This record gives sequence, C-alpha cells and structure tokens, in this order.
Amino acid sequence: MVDMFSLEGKTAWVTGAAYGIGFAMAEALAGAGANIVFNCRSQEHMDKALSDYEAKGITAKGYICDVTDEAAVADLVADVKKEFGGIDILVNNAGIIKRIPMTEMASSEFREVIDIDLVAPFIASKAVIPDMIEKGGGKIINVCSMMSELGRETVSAYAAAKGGLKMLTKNIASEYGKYNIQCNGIGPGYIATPQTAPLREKQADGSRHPFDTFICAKTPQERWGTPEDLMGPTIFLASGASDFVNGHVLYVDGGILAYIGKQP
Ligand code: NAP
Ligand code: GCO
Repeated sequence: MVDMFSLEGKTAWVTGAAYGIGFAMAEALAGAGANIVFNCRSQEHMDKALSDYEAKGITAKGYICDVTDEAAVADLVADVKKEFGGIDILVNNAGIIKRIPMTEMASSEFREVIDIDLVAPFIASKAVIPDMIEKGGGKIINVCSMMSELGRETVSAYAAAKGGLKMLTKNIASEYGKYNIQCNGIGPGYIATPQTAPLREKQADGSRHPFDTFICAKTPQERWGTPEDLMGPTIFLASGASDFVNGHVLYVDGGILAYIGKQP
C-alpha cells in the first residue's frame, strides 16, 4: 500500500520553490523519490535554495525563470524534457500578494498579482500538458488559499486570483481528465512563511500582532500552519494514491474553513 505514494522515476517542477511553501513541497516530493526542478526570479534566492536543497541531500535543478514569461517557461519545459524526459508533476506554487485597500490599488498592481497568481499557472499548465498527454498522464497541483473561498480587507487582487485558480483547477480537470491528467488544488491555511511574516511581527511593545492573535482564534488547532504541514498532502496529490481525485481543492488549514471562530 505504501508504494502507491512512491514517486520514484517521476520528475516534478515546483514553481517558485526557493523557500517557503514551495521548498517544503519540493522536499516532500523528493522524499517520495521524485527528481526536483524549481525556478525563481532572484539569483540570490536561487543560490541559497540550491545550498539548502543540497543540505537536505536533494539534487534540485534550478532555473532563473519568471513564471509570467511564456518564452522562458517554454525553454524550461524543453530543457527538462531533454534532461529528464519531461515533467510528470507540476506544482503551481509561485505567488505574490499585495495588501492594499482596493480603492487605493493601482490597476497595474492588481494586474501584477493576477499575472503571477493566476495567469502563470495557466501558462505553466499549458506548457506541460502536451507532454503529459504523450506520456499517458500527469499531475497538476495548484496552490490555492483560504482566499479561494473567503475575502478579507486589502487582498482583493489576491482573492480574485486564488478564486480564479480554484476554477482553473476544476476546468483543467474537466478538459484533460480523459488523458489521465489529474489537476487538484491544495489550499493552505495561514502558514508561517516570509509571505505572512508582516502579519506575525511583534508589536513595538513586544506584544503579539493582532492578526496573529486573530488567526489563532479562527483556527481550531490554535496555531499557524508550517510549510511541513503541507508535505503529506502534497505527496498524496502527486502520487498514484490520488489517481481518481480530480478537480478537488484539499484544504490544509487546521480547520479554519470549518470553524466560526473562538468567542473573544
Ligand atoms: P513566499 O514565501 O513569498 O515565496 C514565494 C516564492 O515564489 C519565492 O520563492 C519567490 O521567489 C517565488 N516567486 C514569486 N513570484 C515569482 C515569479 N513571478 N516567478 C517565479 N517565482 C516567483 O510565499 P509562500 O508563503 O511560500 O507562498 C507560496 C504559495 O502559497 C503562493 O502561491 C501563496 O499565494 C500560497 N499560499 C500561501 C499561504 C501562506 O499563508 N503563506 C497560504 C495559502 C497559500 P523569487 O522572489 O526569487 O521569484
Ligand atoms: C493574508 C494572507 C493570506 C495567506 C493565505 C491564506 O494577507 O490574508 O497573506 O492570504 O497568504 O493565502 O490562505
């Protein structure tokens, strides 16, 4: 039964996996036997990531590639096909957030978030699906969010992108399921990474950030998630164990979406 979770002989591309959630997802996939390919925009992040992967005994292949650059994505996919025989597992993880009240947000800022968080998963998925069809199947995992289901102040672009990403997930599943391609989402709750660091910063008087207190009150497990909490669900969605799971978003949120929240 354990073999159904094995990724031996598979090649996984995790976008934006220099650190944070993507790094943990790549580490999990490597631990299950996959070859790891990742990309990011910054050479500094790349250099540190390669060293961090090596420290964990993972030989990861890194590319400096902006996921919104369709030509660069095509070059990456072609190079991986030459070196590894193609991509079996795509994790659309790269993403940004801008926390700005909508009426103060420039449309260029809104578009930047949509481009990276929604258009790029379209670009990367479109680039890998033909080879997956040729290989007889594949796995696409889109990193969604609580904001695929809920809104909150200042994250209009991000929520629009992540809501759209949930529906893109369902549509890829619908359109390409007949080729044995499973496309699912993973929906992290509030995870302690650089992206959420501003929401957890200690106040000037040393007290907890109000948002930190708020999220722990909204989470039945009364804590922030860690990137490591996503490792098992990632292996599940990337492996044969989920071959009949398609168009689903697996929330890894400690129960936030199930819970009305602790009485103040
Ligand atoms: P993070 O710490 O900010 O890391 C983002 C990663 O994406 C970095 O490696 C970054 O490297 C890369 N990246 C950003 N834009 C890119 C682009 N245009 N092209 C290529 N790489 C790019 O974020 P995180 O917290 O790990 O989040 C990862 C994903 O999970 C995102 O999609 C986020 O929306 C989602 N998520 C996060 C949480 C959370 O609570 N943290 C919860 C739910 C969902 P470079 O800057 O070097 O490119
Ligand atoms: C925010 C946070 C969230 C998390 C995550 C929740 O400002 O509300 O950054 O958006 O990143 O997406 O699932």
